[in-house]
Amino acid sequence: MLRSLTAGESHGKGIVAILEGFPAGLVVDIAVINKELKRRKSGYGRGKRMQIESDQVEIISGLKNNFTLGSPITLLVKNKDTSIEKLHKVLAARPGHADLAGLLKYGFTDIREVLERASARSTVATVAIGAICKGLLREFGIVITSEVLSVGGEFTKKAMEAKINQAIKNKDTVGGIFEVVAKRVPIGLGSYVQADRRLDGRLAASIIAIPGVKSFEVGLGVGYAVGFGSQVHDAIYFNNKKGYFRSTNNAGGIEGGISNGQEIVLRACMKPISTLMKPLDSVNIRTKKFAKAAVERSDICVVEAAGVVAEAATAFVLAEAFLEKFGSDNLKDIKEGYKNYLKRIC
Ligand code: EPS
Repeated sequence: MLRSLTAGESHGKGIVAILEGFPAGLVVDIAVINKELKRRKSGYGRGKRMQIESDQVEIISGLKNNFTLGSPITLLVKNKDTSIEKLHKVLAARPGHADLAGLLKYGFTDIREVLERASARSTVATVAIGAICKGLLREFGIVITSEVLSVGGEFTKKAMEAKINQAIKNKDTVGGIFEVVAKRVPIGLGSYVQADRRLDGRLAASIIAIPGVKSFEVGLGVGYAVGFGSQVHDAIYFNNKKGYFRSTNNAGGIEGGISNGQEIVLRACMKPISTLMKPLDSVNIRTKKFAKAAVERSDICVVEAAGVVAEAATAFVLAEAFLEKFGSDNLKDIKEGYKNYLKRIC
């Protein structure tokens, strides 16, 4: 069983992740993890924090001479901004953030105690873990990419950037839609036999858990609600060269909770960041009187970064399902099992 845990506050000492159940024998290149962390900081509309942090990973356990040992892998990314003890109290909850519900749930008197952990800074850990999982998947030819499809309802790069500029000018924020594609995923990851083994459900759970993500679709997604069955299902063909094949991929690579050998295509919507420089109405949690919501340093648009985080979340779920199917102790054994499986199903 592949599992992970993360820890760390946005302005604490750093972000930590533990990845457990990962096989022995894979080479881990720290430069590749750092490259993914750099991608996470990118995108038009990011805030000043991205220039402050260098986001360099240290591996504390689970590796020897760059090879995984099969033991838990601990990753540490130290923060440069470690001002948690000195930051001012936050008293007016931001609509859209975890501020109010978190404050009441945990019984705090300062919203800062909520936002330090609710911050999307935690996605540093998601991306670092995902980078290691991507390395495993790459051994089997599986590649995961993402792309921004729209921002604020605009679909061209120029119009999307103009929308972000408009948000900056108006002291506002803007969201959008990103797509994640996983290529060369073999037939047979996930299963229909139990709800919690369905690959689409597992991908949905991990992508919608990314801070700010509000929707999830596989393949045609809500488009399935419009067409007739005869128009939306992917007809099956066979020839000796290709084996079974389809000429469409509306299913987005998953049928009955199992990968079907087509590209896995996922889409999700990232909401506009909830910290607004021209804040919405709120309430002071001490006086219970009207107040404008708190203003913090923040981003304007994070759709591109959310795509990078979703790639990592996808990599974790696919690696988990892959190891379930082909074993999880030793990379050579997994490769052998994979080869035999491909021979059987061809
Ligand atoms: C983030 C770090 C944070 C925010 C952002 C994401 O840094 P800071 O709060 O110091 O500016 O830029 O977090 C949020 C938008 C949020 O709502 O929590 C990061 O590293 O991704």
